[in-house]
Amino acid sequence: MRKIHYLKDYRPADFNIDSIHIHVDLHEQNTIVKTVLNIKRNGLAKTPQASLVLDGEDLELRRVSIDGRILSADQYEVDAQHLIIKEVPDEFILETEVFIQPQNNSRLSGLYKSRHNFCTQCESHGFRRITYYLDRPDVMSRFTTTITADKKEYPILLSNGNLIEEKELSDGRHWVHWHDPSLKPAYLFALVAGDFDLLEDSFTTQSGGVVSLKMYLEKGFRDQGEFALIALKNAMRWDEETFGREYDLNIYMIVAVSDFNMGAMENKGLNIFNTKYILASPETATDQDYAAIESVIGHEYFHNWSGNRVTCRDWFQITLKEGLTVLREQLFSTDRTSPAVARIDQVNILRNRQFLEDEGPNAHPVRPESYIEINNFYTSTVYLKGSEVIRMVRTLLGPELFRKGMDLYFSRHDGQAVTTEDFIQAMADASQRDFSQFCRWYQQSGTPRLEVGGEYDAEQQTFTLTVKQSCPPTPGQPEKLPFHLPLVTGLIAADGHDLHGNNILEITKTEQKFIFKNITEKPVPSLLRNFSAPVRLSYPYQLEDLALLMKHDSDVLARWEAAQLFAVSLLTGLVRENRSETLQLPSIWVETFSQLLMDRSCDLHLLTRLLTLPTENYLALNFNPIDVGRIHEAREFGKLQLAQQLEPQFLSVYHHYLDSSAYTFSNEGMARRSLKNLCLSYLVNTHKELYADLAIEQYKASNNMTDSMGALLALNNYEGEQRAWILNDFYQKWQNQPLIINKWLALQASSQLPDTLAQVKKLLIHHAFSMSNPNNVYNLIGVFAANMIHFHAMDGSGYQFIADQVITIDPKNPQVAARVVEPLTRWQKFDSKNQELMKNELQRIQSQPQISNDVYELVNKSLSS
Ligand code: B3K
Ligand code: ZN
Repeated sequence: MRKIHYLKDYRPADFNIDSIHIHVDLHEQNTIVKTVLNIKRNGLAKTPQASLVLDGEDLELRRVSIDGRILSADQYEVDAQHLIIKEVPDEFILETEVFIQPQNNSRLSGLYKSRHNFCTQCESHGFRRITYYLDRPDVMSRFTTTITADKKEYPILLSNGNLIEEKELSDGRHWVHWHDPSLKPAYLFALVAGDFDLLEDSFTTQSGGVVSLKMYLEKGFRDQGEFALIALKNAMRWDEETFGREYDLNIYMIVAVSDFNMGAMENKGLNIFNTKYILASPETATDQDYAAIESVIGHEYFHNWSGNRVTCRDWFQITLKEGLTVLREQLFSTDRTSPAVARIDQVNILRNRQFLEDEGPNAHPVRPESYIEINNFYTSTVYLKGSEVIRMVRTLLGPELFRKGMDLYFSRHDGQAVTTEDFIQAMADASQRDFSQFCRWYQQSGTPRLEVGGEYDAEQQTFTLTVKQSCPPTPGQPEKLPFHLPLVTGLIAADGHDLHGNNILEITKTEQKFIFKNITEKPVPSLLRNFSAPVRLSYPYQLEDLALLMKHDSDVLARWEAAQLFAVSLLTGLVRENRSETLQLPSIWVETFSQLLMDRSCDLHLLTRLLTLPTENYLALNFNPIDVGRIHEAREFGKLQLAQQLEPQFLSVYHHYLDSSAYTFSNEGMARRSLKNLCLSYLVNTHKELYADLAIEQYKASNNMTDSMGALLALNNYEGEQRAWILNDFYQKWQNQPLIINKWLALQASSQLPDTLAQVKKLLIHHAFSMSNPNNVYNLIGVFAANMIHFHAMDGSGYQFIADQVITIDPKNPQVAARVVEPLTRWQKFDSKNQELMKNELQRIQSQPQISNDVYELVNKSLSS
């Protein structure tokens, strides 16, 4: 039986650790870690005589002493997860010495090697893989670190805080001493040793402090770090201006490494990043990459307050720091780019990922109540829905009161490890508002449904909205209580003008009515403006209503939503039609698209989003069972119809925005490129060879990665020699750039062409692919698993392939394996044949000896759902 951890079992630690000194002596075989811990019994703990139980995993204990006296083997116990010392005084110094082998650490948790460099990842439970410790976020301590290593091999030695001293040792080795003045939990510890290129800058804070900024890049990538450094300064300034938050140390370091399980890590003063979110140059990174870099740099920086200075009491509270930091990051990108479009992209990701999660076996509340493996809970629910929940607080309070609440939260809890209740309490205290019902957002899982109806009374000149809310059952939660949410609403006249500006309707009951007075004509309601709550809303719109909203709504998000609804209603209609009937699209769709395309006053960013059809994944949310083939067919048919009927318009817009000037990452440039590349993909979709040639022309002439990728993506499902040529040329050109190899892998894994699985299998043994590099795995295997038609191939080959990979990866890197297995766990919504095939593969995984907690938890939940 695997141990399940419950929120309700939370108890404060039996001991506090006032300070820790850690010395890491790096070697190619055994790295020696010595720690000195200043430990005191915690007066708040319930058990006054408790033994000392330290966490530790994959450590070889060499020595342990208390107050200078070495303990004999009968004075302590060691098991696979702990060091237990039965009898300890109330206050003492504990010293331990362990051996670890970072060079064999394939989990990329704890201290490990990426290429030639040593680096760490400690959240959530990595520190215990470096030394014995109370590895929990509510144990906060002062850290000093010393490191010794060979100077030639590892000239740069880093840890958190300030560099205090460095010296040469006699045998070609050197020694450094770092001191972190802040209190921190072990998950924010970091250590790096290696040889890097360094980019430097500085930032002067609002109050005049000078912060030295240092960015360490793997050798040879110095020319791709500048943008990230600028983004960092933008984020620092923005947080001062928007939230009044200043940086608190005089050094901020970022290290970028090639092998990293996720995007980046906010270690105090020493962020470690996946190279994907640092490296950029016009030739190597797309607009999307640039935007993602700015967001992730912002995200990790914002954690310095929301996460580091105020941290989580326990791991059930991840959303306290992640939901809040995602919101801060989203507000930052909204200010940095086109606000409307930033929001559209945020909503789109939420609905494609989190809504899907809520429908599946791992649906959980924003603050989960139990887990086997906490790494399985860094989810879109905790992050993205968590951010939406706090955004609702902001909508209900307005930005000023919200800021007041944030200030109170930060000042009240600075230096503490707290809970989501503490956060909401600060908001309630600052605003004098009641958030007790609102807290259900943290406790209840599932996506609430709002069923809205409208009735116009011409005589009374009133418009009545009826709003009914419900929430479907989710695992362990058959019944839900009503949520408290803001429904931001407007009313639109037939000519498109606003009859009634924004109204924040507060929904608290299962059914409510709202009456709008002095409404002089029958309006079309514009609902859930700016996506004011993470819900699924339905309203009986006519297609004409949607066309009106799409063209004229003053709320951009609502315009986009109308376009999505329009497409969803037509495409799902096609899916439901009998297969033998000829598929048909109503002309109003094509006409609306045509008008939008020719409307030169429309924001180009927005136009691109309006013209992009919802994904197959998103369409699938409307079906049970999901017929992957039909959904794919309907969407392809819709795309083809649009491409054929609007060919001249797409071509004219394409040529209008074709541009050979030097690349700059700017809003305008980005908008032009994305619209142009969308037009190109529609054109190639007509299957006319001349457009495939046009894509090749664009690729050859391109001076930036966005346009090169535009051409590659446009040709990615094209059956013709152009595709083979472009993929080969791309590989030849960029084979020495690992991040671009990831793009090349992802293109092939996402293709709809019939031989995709065969190609993916070939790539597994290509020398450019490495199973131990998470980016490679996510871009080849992960992308394949998201390729609906191939993953769900009727013969089960896609499922079998993914299961094989999970079985291969799991013993080496369970966190990565758990990410790969996830699509397989969502069998419930497919037809019975696919269900059987998927479940068989899950059972095959489950029957492997020694499957990790990570994979076990997901597979087990899925099979018992
Ligand atoms: N806090 C880290 C994520 C850690 C994931 C551990 N499995 C990065 C972030 O969200 O900023
Ligand atoms: Zn984060």
